[in-house]
Amino acid sequence: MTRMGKYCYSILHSCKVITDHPANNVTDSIFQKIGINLHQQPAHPIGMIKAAIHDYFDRQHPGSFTKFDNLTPVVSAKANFDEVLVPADHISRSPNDTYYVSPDTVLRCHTSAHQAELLRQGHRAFLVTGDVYRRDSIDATHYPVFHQMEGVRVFSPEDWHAAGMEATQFAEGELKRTLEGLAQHLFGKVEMRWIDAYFPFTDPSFELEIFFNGEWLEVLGCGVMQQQILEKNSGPDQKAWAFGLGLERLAMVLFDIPDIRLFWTSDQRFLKQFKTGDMSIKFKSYSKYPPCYKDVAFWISDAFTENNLCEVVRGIAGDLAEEVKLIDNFTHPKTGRTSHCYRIAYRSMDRSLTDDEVNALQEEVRSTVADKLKVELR
Ligand code: FA5
Ligand code: MG
Repeated sequence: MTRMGKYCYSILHSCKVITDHPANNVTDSIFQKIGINLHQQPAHPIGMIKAAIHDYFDRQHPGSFTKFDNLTPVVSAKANFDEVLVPADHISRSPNDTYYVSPDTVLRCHTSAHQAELLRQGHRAFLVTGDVYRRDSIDATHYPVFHQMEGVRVFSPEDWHAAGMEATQFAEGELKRTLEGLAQHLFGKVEMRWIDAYFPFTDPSFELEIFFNGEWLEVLGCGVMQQQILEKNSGPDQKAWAFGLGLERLAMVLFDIPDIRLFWTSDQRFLKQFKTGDMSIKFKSYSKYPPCYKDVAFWISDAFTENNLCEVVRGIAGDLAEEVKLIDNFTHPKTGRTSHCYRIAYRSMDRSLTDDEVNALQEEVRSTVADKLKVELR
């Protein structure tokens, strides 16, 4: 069996064993993405971005950063949440946001799931690239499977003393310089801004946004690692920074890719446009097939969530669903019931959709929504 085959098999095995577990909310369309590993394909934009970032760190710190890109996405809930101090009641733990294979095993929702384990192994500077999974909304910049690169660097007292600085300030400065340098390495001149953020595993925390297609696009989260994580897994008297980059978002900016679904297409008109190492390529849209809009309106129940609706739509329409958007929301003054109307945009990246095809999808969405989400269609 090839390494790839074995890898798929072990994933398959681990999911299969517990497929009947009531906690398992991994759908077929998500399951099929496991093992594709776009980040390991050198001529795919995701693989190209990974290589360009590796290249930047190799130039800045030759030989310092250890790189990982084949750690399994099936991780313990402990690694994904507890070890990075995600509180017990944090929403990201809910099965509405995370894919659970069983109550203690998840598809990692971020590459931060590997921080503690790699620190325990003694790594002091590392980059981890991998596919991550989230139940999320549907639009041009969100997809339930995407790729992140985690970066961590640990410092010792000599480092901040040499700079004549306090440890946290030193780490923050070093972090921001590193990431601004990276943005420049990837994009040259680009408009960017730092936003204060919150993550349970860093303090202070920041997000970096880049101006793209007329809007500010969030491309990464980062911060100074919580001391508790270092003390528990690495040792005393240290300071570290950490970041998590969204590779699709960076690739969209760099190559001018307008829709996140394109990364998953097997259409050669997309794939042929990219070449290993050529970072100056700008994607040329090979077609713009028209979208088809369909509305669905229903009375919601307490259990209704938008992520569940998106999952239903994705399960039926797959990548033909371009966007799911709430366009009307009102509560009846007498009955107190709340009605939502969602507009679904169907569009193929690769071909024209027929009316019949879209109508059939919409019909199936309507009946499944009524059936599975316990809402009352209007
Ligand atoms: C995190 O995942 C943190 N683990 C990042 C981090 C690491 C912070 C280390 C501090 C220290 P966030 O949920 O914001 O953060 O996601 C990070 C990036 O992933 C985002 O900035 C964005 O670029 C990308 N991203 C998030 N959700 C999606 C999605 N649904 N589709 C595509 N990209 C996404
Ligand atoms: Mg964020």
